Amino acid sequence: MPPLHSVQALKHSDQLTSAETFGMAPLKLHYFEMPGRAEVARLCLTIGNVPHEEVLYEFKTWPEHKAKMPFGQIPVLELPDGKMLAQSGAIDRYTAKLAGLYPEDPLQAALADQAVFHLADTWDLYAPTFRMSPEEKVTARQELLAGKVGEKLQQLAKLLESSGEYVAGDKLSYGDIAIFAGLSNLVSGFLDGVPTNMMDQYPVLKAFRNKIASLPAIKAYYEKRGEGYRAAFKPDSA
Ligand SMILES: N[C@@H](CCC(=O)N[C@@H](CS)C(=O)NCC(=O)O)C(=O)O
Repeated sequence: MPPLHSVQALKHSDQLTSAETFGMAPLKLHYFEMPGRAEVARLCLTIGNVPHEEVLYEFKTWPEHKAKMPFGQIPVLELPDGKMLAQSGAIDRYTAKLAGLYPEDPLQAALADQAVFHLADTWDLYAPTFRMSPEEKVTARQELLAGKVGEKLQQLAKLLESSGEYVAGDKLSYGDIAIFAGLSNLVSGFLDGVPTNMMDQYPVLKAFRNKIASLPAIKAYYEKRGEGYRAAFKPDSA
């Protein structure tokens, strides 16, 4: 990844063929460079070969762009007509549908959503720690791992044990991608205080994360874009 300027456009040129053919502007995903709340959409768009570009912001200059976003936050998906779609949950579901990663069957769709919401609940537990001092942060995150986050991870492991090959039947869905991205993010070093080897305590989660990381399209993505926090998104990295 080249160094970021104040805003950087990242063109997924190998996927632009159909958009160019039909004269349609590609989707533009606006976010920071980090995986964060945009990684599920990035993976859906990539796996589904949906033509898209990324607009990447630096933290330093982000405030200059905040007012352009519907709710003053990113991720935002810019549609071909210029409309701006906000909220990662909505973007993830929309990109999953475009990519064929959102089950058509209502129950399978709900099972995929269930996994997505559980991961969101798990990550939400860390939200207050972002406002803490560096020392407090580490202590609070260690306590969460031993307490409420640990509980959510155990529940996720149980869910995976009682699911089939994937969380929504026998086909990959955005639910599996959300679990993969959420767990990889957790052990990526992004959260000071969360040990990068903590997945060793959760063999079921570790095996599932590695299984999704090893799928050819996902593996190929991190072979191209596996620097920094994304090193933890590769197979057998966690
Ligand atoms: N509920 C929103 C939350 C979005 C959010 O918290 N975005 C953060 C980055 S992860 C952001 O834009 N931070 C900069 C700011 O609030 O100015 C979503 O899921 O999209």
